[in-house]
Amino acid sequence: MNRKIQWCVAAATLGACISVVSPSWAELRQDAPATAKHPMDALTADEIRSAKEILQKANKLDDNTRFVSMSLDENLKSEVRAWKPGQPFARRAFGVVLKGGKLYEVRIDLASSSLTSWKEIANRQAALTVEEMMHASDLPKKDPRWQAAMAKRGITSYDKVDCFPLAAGPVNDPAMAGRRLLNVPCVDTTGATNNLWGKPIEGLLATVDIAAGTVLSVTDLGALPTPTEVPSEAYDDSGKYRSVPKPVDIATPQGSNVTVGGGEVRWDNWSFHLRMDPRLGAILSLIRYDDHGAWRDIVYQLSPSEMYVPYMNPDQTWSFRAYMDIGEYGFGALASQLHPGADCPATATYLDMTIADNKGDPVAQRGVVCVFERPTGNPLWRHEELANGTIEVRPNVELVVRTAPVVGNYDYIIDYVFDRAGGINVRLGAYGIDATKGVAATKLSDPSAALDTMYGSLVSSRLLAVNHDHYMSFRLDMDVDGTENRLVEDRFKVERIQNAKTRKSLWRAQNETVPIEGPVDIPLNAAQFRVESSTRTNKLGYPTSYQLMPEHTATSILSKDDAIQKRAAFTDYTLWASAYSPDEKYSSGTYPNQNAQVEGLPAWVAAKRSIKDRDLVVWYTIGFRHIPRTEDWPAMPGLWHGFGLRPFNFFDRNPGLDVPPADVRASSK
Ligand SMILES: [Cu+2]
Repeated sequence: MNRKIQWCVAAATLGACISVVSPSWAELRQDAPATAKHPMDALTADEIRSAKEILQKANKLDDNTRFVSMSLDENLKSEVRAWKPGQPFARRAFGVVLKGGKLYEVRIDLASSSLTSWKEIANRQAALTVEEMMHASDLPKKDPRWQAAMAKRGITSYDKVDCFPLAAGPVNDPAMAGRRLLNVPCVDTTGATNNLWGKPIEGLLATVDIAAGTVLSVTDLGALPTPTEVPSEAYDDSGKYRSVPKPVDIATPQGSNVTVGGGEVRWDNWSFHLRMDPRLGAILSLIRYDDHGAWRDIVYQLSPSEMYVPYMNPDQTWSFRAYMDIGEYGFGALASQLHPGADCPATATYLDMTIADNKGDPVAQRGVVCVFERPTGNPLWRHEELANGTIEVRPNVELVVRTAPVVGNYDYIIDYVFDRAGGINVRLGAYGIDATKGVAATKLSDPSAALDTMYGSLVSSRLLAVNHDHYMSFRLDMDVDGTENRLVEDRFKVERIQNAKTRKSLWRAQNETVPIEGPVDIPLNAAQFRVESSTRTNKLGYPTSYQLMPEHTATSILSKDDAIQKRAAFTDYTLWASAYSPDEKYSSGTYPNQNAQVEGLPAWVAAKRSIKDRDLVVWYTIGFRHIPRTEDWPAMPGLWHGFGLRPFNFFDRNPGLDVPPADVRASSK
C-alpha cells in the first residue's frame, strides 16, 4: 500500500502542495524482533518480562522498586566472534535498580531463569529516570518558598509554568551524600508551542531530593522582566514561507538494497549488527567487509560512550550545568521517533526499539532508528586521461544509520555512514534550541549589556544563549583482521636535504607503535594514526590497517582541578587507547551522576596495560565550542562534526574498482 505525502504551504500564503508517493509507515517500519536471533540482539519484550518475573520470584521487588535500565549483558567477545547463525547462544540481562534509597546492579541468566547477582553499589548515583524527572518537575510548585519567589515575579498561577529538572552536577558537600539531587528551573510557556525556552523564569532554582520527594532549598537571585517574544510564533518568519521549490528527493524506485534481519544489516559489501541500548543508543557490532567472498573484521563494536556539555556561566543558578547526557539521562531512552521525508528519506527503513520502563515492563519506542541509502553526488573514483581521451568514473552511494536522541533543548543526530570503498564516517549533528538565560538587556547598546553578555550571546530581547561546549566520546573496539592489533603513529619527520640543487627540505613518514594505553596526543600537522593488524599483511607485505581520520575538534580547556572537569577528564584529549576489557564501556565511568571524581577511561588507563599486539580499544571525542549566534534562534540550523575510518593497506588495491559505471547500471535495467 502506498501513501501519498503532501507538503503544503500555509494557506495564508501560496496554498501550494507537493505530492509524492511513498511506501506506508507500516511498510517502512520494522518491529523489534520478538525472539533473539543473534547473541548481540537487544533484550526482547519477553526477555524484559522474564527478567522482572525472575526478580519478583526472588522477592527482590517491592511497590517502590524502580528500574533505571534493563539491557543486554553481552556474551564474551570470543563466544560472539565464534558464533555462527543457527547455533545456540546464552542470554543474560543486566539491570540497574533503585530500591529503598539504594542502588543495585542485577545480573540475570534468562535461559536458566536465575538471578545470578544482586549487588548493592554504595556511594554512587544511577542515571535519572523519566518518572523521577516528571515527579521533580512538580515538586517546586508545592513549596511555599518557591511560591513566594514566583509571587515576587507576579506569577501566582502555574498553568503556564513548566519546570525542567536538571542533573545537579558533581556533588562535593558531605551533607548531600546519599541524596538523589536535581536542580529545577522553570519557564513561562505562555503562547509557546514548539520552543518552550523563550521566557525563562530567571534567577530562581529549586534543589530537590527526588528520593525523599522534598524541596531542599530554593535559590532566588532576584526577579528580571520576562522576555516578550514568543519564539514558536517566530518559526514562520512573520507568517511567510519562501516559495516552494520543485522536489529534491532521495528515492529507491526499484526497492532498497539494504537488508535488515536478525539484527544484522547488510548493504553493498558491508555487514554489521545493529541494536539500540537504553544508555548508549545505537550500538554497531561485528562490522565486517566482504572482500571478494571472505568476510574480514574491522570493528568489533562502535558506539557513543558519553556526551559532556558544560555551560559557561558563573551564576549560582547556572554554574552546576555541565551535563553528562548519556550517563545521566541515556541516549537510547531519549531516542526520538524519526519522521519519514524529513528526518530521513521517505523510503528509509525505520526500526523500533524495546526498552524497559521504570517499572521493568517492556515498551516499544517506534521508529527510533532509520537506515537508508543516499547518492552522494560525488564520484567514488575517477580519471580522465587527456592524452588518449578516455574517462573512467564510478558513482558513490552511502549507507546511513541514523538516530536522534533529544536531551531537553538539544536534538542530536548521530550517523554512521558506510561508503563503497571501505570507509566509515561517524557524524554528529547538533540541532534543537539553545539553552537560554533571562537577562535585563534588550540589545547590545543597553547599559547592562556588557555585563549581561559576558558569558553568552543575546539572541532575542532580554534573552541570552549561554556559551558552552559539546564533547561526544565514541568507543571504537577495533578488530582489524582479528583481535590482535596495534596503534601506529606515522610521524612526519622533516629532513634537510644536503645535495639537492634547489631543494632544502622534505618530510618522510616514520611509524612508531604506541606501546602502552593512555591518552594519545594527535598533532594533526605532525602525525597520522592507524590501527594495524598484528597478524595479517596485504599482497605487498604491509600490515593491514584502518586509519583514524580526525576532523576539526576541540579538547576541554577548563581547569583540571574543577570537579565538572575531573569527572569529564576524558575530554582532556581527543584520542585515547586502552586495553580491551568488557567492563570498560563508559568514558566517564558507570555512574557519573553527581560524581566529583576522575572515573572511567582516565582511571582505567592508569594501569598502563600493554596495547601492543593485543586486543585494544580506541576512544575518540568529537569536541566543539559553541558561542551562540543570532542565527541559532529560535531553532538552530544543524551543525555537523565527525571523524572517519578508512582502509589503509587493508586491501590490495582500490576496493571500489568493481563498482559498475553509472551508464552500465542504467542500461542494464
Ligand atoms: Cu551548542
